Amino acid sequence: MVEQGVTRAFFPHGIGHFLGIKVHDVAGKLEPSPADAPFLRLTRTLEEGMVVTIEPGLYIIPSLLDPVLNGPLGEHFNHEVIDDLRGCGGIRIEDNVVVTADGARNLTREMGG
Ligand SMILES: [Mn+2]
Repeated sequence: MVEQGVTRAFFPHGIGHFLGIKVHDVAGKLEPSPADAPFLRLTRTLEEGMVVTIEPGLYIIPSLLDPVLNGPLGEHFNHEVIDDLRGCGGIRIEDNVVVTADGARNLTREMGG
């Protein structure tokens, strides 16, 4: 599904970005994004103390979905469910996470968000 570009039809942006003074903070992209993920905003190796977002989403955007649904892979999808979701736009969860020496702390969850 990833190789065929199907996931990008439902999730067209990167999984997260740095947080700092600006909402979409700078310096996350010292290396260029891979060709198959041009909207990736963070290509650096994470280090302790860095704060990033983790923001998975699922979107129902006709201009992105319809070419996939009407293409050779279309038979693999439940069109009825997708049609029911048309008009809702989609959903995204966005957590703010600080990298620690042995993992991460989810700041959003700690605040009850
Ligand atoms: Mn964001």
